[in-house]
Order: sequence, then structure tokens, then C-alpha cells
Amino acid sequence: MDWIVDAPEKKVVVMTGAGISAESGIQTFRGANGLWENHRIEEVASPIAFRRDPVMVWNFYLQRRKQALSCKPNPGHLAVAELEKWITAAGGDFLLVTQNVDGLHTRAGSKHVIEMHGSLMMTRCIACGQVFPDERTEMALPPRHNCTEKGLLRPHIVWFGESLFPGDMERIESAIEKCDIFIVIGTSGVVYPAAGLVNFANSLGKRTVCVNKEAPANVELFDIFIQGEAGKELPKRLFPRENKGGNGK
Ligand code: BJW
Repeated sequence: MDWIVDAPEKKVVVMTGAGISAESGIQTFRGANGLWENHRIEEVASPIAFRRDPVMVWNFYLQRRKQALSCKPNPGHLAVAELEKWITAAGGDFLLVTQNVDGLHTRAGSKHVIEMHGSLMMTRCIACGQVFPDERTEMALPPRHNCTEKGLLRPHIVWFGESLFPGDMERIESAIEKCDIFIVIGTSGVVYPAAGLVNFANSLGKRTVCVNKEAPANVELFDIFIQGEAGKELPKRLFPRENKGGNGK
């Protein structure tokens, strides 16, 4: 097969991880140049860490926000957005589930997206729970919310030990139940519940494909594994170029 999504497959779920943003200059979490090499991940990405040192955690996410805003979507993000256009124009269903918090898929033009681990561009009040867009990059101290409880603001990120946002898992599973093909791109397959979604897809007999630079931990669960960089593989292999979405732009 030359491409991953075939013409009759009009119901597609794609799930991405940090690998798809690597070619935009955003470091992945694990591996040789992993973001976490000099930090244990729990030091910065857990509710305990935020309770212990909110200033350190806030500043870590502020730096990440600055970095994400300074990066651009790469050909991998653009190919996923084009696939969505193509599927939608053909009357099909498309859902992109991303573990990434960098916002690059939306900036590439993806519309139907679940950011299952949250967003660097959103903040949440720990007291009243209100979530709002926040692209500020200069607040060295976590501010207080203007609600009656004056709650501390925290990144709207799913940290270790926290559940996904209400309804997200149900929407993801429902899309997988209806899909023809489940494509997983640029993730090491070690963080749950994301890593377990391929088991769910397999249990329903769906076709499963993985595109990754190195074999992920759960590689044996996929029907097809394509080894390579997302920005190089996806534009040529995700779907047939001559049929690409809308007017072919
Ligand atoms: C390329 C490339 C290129 C590079 N092209 N590819 C079941 C079993 C065991 C443990 C658990 C379980 N269920 C829950 C847990 C606990 C925990 C967990 O999974 N722990 C494991 C580490 C063992 N999960 C949770 O706590 C989750 N919550 C939960 O399940 O709630 C219910 C519950 C609570 C408590 C107990 C039990 C249940 C929440 C997980 C939240 C994850 N949050 C993070 C950080 C926040 C976001 C942020 O700050 O940015 O999300 S962790 C971090 O890992 C981040 C990522 O989204 C996530 C996944 O990483 P990803 O995307 O896979 O990146 P990498 O770096 O690992 O891999 C990159 C890959 O790309 C590599 O393979 C490269 O080869 C490849 N690559 N260049 C293509 N150009």
C-alpha cells in the first residue's frame, strides 16, 4: 500500500504525540534529547509538584508556552489537517486526538481536535474551576483569579495522577467505535490512557497504523508500523495526493 488512508475509509481517528512536533523544534519528553532528561517529570507535571512549588511549575509552563508560540506547524501537522479536509469533503468523519499541549495542530488548520492532555494556552482557577484562554508570557508568579475565592491559577494541563477532562474519554472511544482506521503518530506508547487506545481499537477489529521514528513500547499491537519522521512520511503517505481535500490546494 502506498498510502495509509484508502479511499473507502471515510471514518478516521488520528492520535498524535510529541514526535509530530519534534520537527517544529519542540523537544519530546523521552529519549536522547528528551525534555525531561534533567528533570524528573513528576517534578513539574503533577498536582503534588504544583502544591509544593507553584512558582517553579508556573514558570516551567510559561517557558513552554513561549516556546510553542515561537514555533510553527511542520509538514506533519499540515498533512493531518489536509487529511481532515479531504475526509470532510468526502462526507466522512474525522477526529484528531492529540496528547500535545502546544496548539500546533489547530494552527495548522485542524478543526475537530481533542487536546486530551490540555493546552499551554489555557489557564484554570483551582478554586472555581473556570477555564480561559491565556497566552500571556510574562507573569513570573501564578496569578490569582478574580473570583470570590481568589483561587490560584494553574496551567490547564492533565498532570500525572489526574483524570482526563470530563467527557473527553467518552468522545474519543465513541469516535474509535465508529472509525474504519485508527492512526497513531509520534508517541512512545508509555503514557496511559492514551497508550491503551490501540487495545480498544483492536478489540473492535479496527485497522491500526503507527507512524513513529522509533518503535514505540506497544508496537506489536499495531497492524502496520511505518518507521520514519512524521514530517517526511505523512505528506507522502497519509492519503493519495491527487485526491487531497477540497479544491486540491
Ligand atoms: C517521532 C519524531 C518524528 C520523535 N516523527 N515520531 C495504566 C498503566 C500504568 C500506569 C497508568 C495506567 N493508567 C494511568 C496510569 C498512570 C499515568 C501513566 O500513564 N504513567 C505511565 C508513565 C506509567 N497516567 C496518568 O496519570 C494519566 N491519568 C490517568 O490515567 O488518570 C486516571 C488514573 C490516575 C491515577 C492512577 C490511575 C489512573 C494522566 C497522564 C497525563 C500525562 N501528562 C503529560 C504531561 C503534561 C503535558 C505537558 O506538560 O506537556 O503529557 S506526561 C507527557 O507524556 C505528556 C505527553 O502528552 C505524554 C506522552 O508523551 P509522548 O507524546 O508519547 O512523547 P514521548 O517523548 O514519550 O515520545 C515521543 C515519540 O515520538 C518517541 O517514540 C519518538 O521516537 C517519536 N518521534 N521524533 C515521528 N519526527
